[in-house]
Amino acid sequence: MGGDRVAMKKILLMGNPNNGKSVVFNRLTGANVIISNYPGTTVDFIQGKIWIDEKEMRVIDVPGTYSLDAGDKAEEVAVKTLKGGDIVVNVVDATNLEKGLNLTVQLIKNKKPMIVALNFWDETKHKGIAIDFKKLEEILGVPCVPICAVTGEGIKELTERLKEAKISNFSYEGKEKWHVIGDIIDQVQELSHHHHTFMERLGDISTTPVFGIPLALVILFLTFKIIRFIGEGLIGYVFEPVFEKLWTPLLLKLSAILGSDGFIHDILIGKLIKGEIDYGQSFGLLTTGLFVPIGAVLPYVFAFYIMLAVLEDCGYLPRLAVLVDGLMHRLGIHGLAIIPMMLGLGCNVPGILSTRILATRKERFIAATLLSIAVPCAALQAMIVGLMGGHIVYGLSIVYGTLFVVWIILGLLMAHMVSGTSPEIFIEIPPYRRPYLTDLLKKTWIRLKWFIKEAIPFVLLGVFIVNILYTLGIIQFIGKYTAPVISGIFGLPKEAIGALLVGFLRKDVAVGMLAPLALNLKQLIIASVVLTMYFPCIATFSILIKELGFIDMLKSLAIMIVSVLVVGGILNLIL
Ligand SMILES: Nc1nc2c(ncn2[C@@H]2O[C@H](COP(=O)(O)OP(=O)(O)OP(=O)(O)O)[C@@H](O)[C@H]2O)c(=O)[nH]1
Ligand SMILES: [Mg+2]
Repeated sequence: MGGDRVAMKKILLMGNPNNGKSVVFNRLTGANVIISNYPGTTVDFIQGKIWIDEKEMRVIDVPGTYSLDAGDKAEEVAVKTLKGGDIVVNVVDATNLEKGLNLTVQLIKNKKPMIVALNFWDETKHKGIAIDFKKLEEILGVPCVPICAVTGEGIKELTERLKEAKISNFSYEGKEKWHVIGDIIDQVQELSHHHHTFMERLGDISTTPVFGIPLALVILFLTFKIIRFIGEGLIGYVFEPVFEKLWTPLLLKLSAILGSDGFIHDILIGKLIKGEIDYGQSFGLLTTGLFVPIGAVLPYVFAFYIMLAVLEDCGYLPRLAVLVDGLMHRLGIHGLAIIPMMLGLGCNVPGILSTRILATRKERFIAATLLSIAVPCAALQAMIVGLMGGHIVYGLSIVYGTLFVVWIILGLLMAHMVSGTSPEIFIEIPPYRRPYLTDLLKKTWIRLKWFIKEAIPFVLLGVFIVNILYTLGIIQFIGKYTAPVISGIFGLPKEAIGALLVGFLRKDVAVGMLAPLALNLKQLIIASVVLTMYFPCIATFSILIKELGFIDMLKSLAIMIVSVLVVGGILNLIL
């Protein structure tokens, strides 16, 4: 195997952000990597395999880059990867040839065998752009293949011509670059008159404040309405009935076999409440342990990811980024940071990973800290919604309102206190595009699979540990010592420490543990806010260390602890 590895050629997919590299990658390798209609979807290079003439080659989806003078982290990664590649497939957005060629001519200077894929060939026709790709091929001295990655047109030819990839003789003086590009455009591209479409006009006005802000509010409001509609519908009509009609009878039988009591019974089934299984309170592995991730959380996670995919693929998110750019700058970050925040509402882990689209350390630190403190993930939100019961509107308004204020204030503070810069970067706004249903479902499925794989084991582990800790009396013991904070500052019963401890593992299980405590509305609100803000769950924690480094993670943690004490205390005083 070692020998093969040396011989195996590396094909690099390189190009500007958001020009379809990941779609091409999926086509070539049969993989399923996430694609979205905004720049910065891929932030780490991803590998796959392809067979060409019975030879196995490695294909690498390189994060998008505008130029090879490394600016942000994604470009750094791209430059580093270029050095190790054998063939470069330069994906170019044919509807924006000038910008694409800027990178193409820089790649050419690196003297690697290269082939150009002119993607978005379908859109060039709609936009009245005609490109003489044969002429372009002559000028650049490398094969140029028109493709439409979403439908797969041209992909076959692209793979067939991979072996023709060659080192170009095209040369130019560095300072002449734009002149040279202009010359090429003149020779190969022809524009015919084109009327602005409704979508284009809508695209233009959705970033103007007067129209854009009301539109954003309407879109976000509708999004959350639809998420709740889908989530509640699935729970009420599918998941709860399945659990109650099919799963409960089986568990009751098992419970009887186990003698309705004892250690094994308590671990698997938990406590019977008045002789019945209560999925919220029994706290066994097979009862609460399965119900929390599957019955209570999964439907909301599914609903959230479907809606997120729609917003991503139609191209609304970068417009939202432009709209909130002014506000975000005051928080020391950039409008684009709205993308990690939105992803974080699903799960903080991908949210924090995607802070890599920001340009500097300062911005990444602020964004990651804000995310892990003030942005609740879908699993946590689903449980909070369930917890509020009859007081959903009042309860949720205070919880979300508080988190939003915390998000703003912490951002303002960090913008001044964290050293470093928050430079202007220009957001590339893609056109509005019709989302493809199969792509939406595929992406949602990738994320759900990830959720199931990550969440269920930790939920089960959490439930297991809770049982052990209670049986051994450890939670009661710790509760005695933490009572001054838990009861004194937050006004919660001292048993709530159990939930806070388990929050290290999974916050959804932690919220679940609040149910049997019979908290009043004020306490429910405080507990929800405190659980959201304090220590991130273990998966987020490890990704924080990875992305920020140990020292910065400690700083982030210190900010978190101070803010949760302050905010929890204030809520306890004023509510
Ligand atoms: N109409 C059309 N849309 C396309 C084509 N290729 C890609 N897209 C869309 O363009 C968007 C960007 O695709 P991605 O594959 O995520 O782009 P990328 O280059 O990997 O982007 P980054 O990872 O952000 O650098 C998605 O919404 C795709 O559906 C095409 O040939 N035609
Ligand atoms: Mg990509």
